[in-house]
Amino acid sequence: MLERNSFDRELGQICLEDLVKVKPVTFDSIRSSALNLFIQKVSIPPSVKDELKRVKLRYVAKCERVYQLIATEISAIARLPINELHPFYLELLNIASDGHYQDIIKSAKKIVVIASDLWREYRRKILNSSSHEEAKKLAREFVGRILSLVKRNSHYFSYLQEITKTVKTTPCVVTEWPTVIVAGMPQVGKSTLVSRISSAKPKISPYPFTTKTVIMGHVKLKEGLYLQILDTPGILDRPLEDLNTIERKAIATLRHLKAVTVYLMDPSPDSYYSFESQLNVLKSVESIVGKERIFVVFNKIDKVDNERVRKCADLVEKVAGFQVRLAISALHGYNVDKLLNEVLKLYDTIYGTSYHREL
Ligand SMILES: Nc1nc2c(ncn2[C@@H]2O[C@H](COP(=O)(O)OP(=O)(O)OP(=O)(O)O)[C@@H](O)[C@H]2O)c(=O)[nH]1
Ligand SMILES: [Mg+2]
Repeated sequence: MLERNSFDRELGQICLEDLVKVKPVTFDSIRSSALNLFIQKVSIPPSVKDELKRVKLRYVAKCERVYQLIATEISAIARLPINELHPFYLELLNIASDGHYQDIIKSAKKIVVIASDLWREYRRKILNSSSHEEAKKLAREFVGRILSLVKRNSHYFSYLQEITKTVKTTPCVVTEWPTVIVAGMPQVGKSTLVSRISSAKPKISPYPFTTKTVIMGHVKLKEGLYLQILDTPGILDRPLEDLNTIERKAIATLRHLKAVTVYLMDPSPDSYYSFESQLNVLKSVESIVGKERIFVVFNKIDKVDNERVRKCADLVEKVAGFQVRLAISALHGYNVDKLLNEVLKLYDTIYGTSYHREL
């Protein structure tokens, strides 16, 4: 099985993990590190003999440590990329942050600018102070003010935890390689199919939303060329605006990647969601990627009789205006090789490539 990162780095691919280097800092974590630094001892060279000067230098050094800590932590957030990110990656980060990815960066930039001005002001004030007490009071005032600046502007930092998780789990997409997205309602067998035909081994279980993130699998076409197969979370039958964050990851994948979409359906009488709902979701998917990029497939054919297959295929045609291209059993491996071949042919027709010859 291919290791996601080493595999992609080998080919010079830039993963989200390489672009977004972020720690889940919070106001509380910054405050406790800052206060801890402030109380630590500072040594002043013995060559400085004047007692007041020694005191002032000590407080300047303490404050400088606090300032450097905050500047380093917050600058790392302020430098997070926006425009350099592939729209797929950017949307996933926005899903993780309730749409606030850019707000996080904006507020970090604000902290960096104001903190630097504040530090310059207090450095000067401490060095100009006329007594031990005054220097101490100014140093404490500085720490209080810089921390309250962070507090006022770190509201969105609570999303950094979710962002960090997204960064770690988002697959590296190589835009030069052909891509197939497997989409459909929960429980139609998407993960079973992806695990059967590719290197990915996503979790499979009889509960909806077993798959919570987008998972990448690969099929080797030839040396240095792979077909990318994306397992996506299930999408429910409801307006696109109402989808939850898990479903929205599937939508982001459909919306932003140059791919062919296998729309997997479960025509069995005991399917988890009704066939009618599956037809509605097919129409939603069509509204995102367009009819010509969708390859409709019936799964679980091992437990559906021919009569029902025919009836359901008729509905797909009459209600949604699609042909069912293939009937498979992901569980038993029936017709899955054929599926790969046909989907890659469709990819070639749409994008003017000839990958299917490599299979
Ligand atoms: N009989 C039969 N069962 C299948 C087939 N494919 C998948 N299943 C079963 O259907 C259930 C759901 O399979 P998954 O592959 O997890 O479905 P999914 O679409 O990825 O589900 P979510 O991650 O919840 O969206 C599991 O119990 C599978 O064993 C098939 O071809 N035939
Ligand atoms: Mg799944």
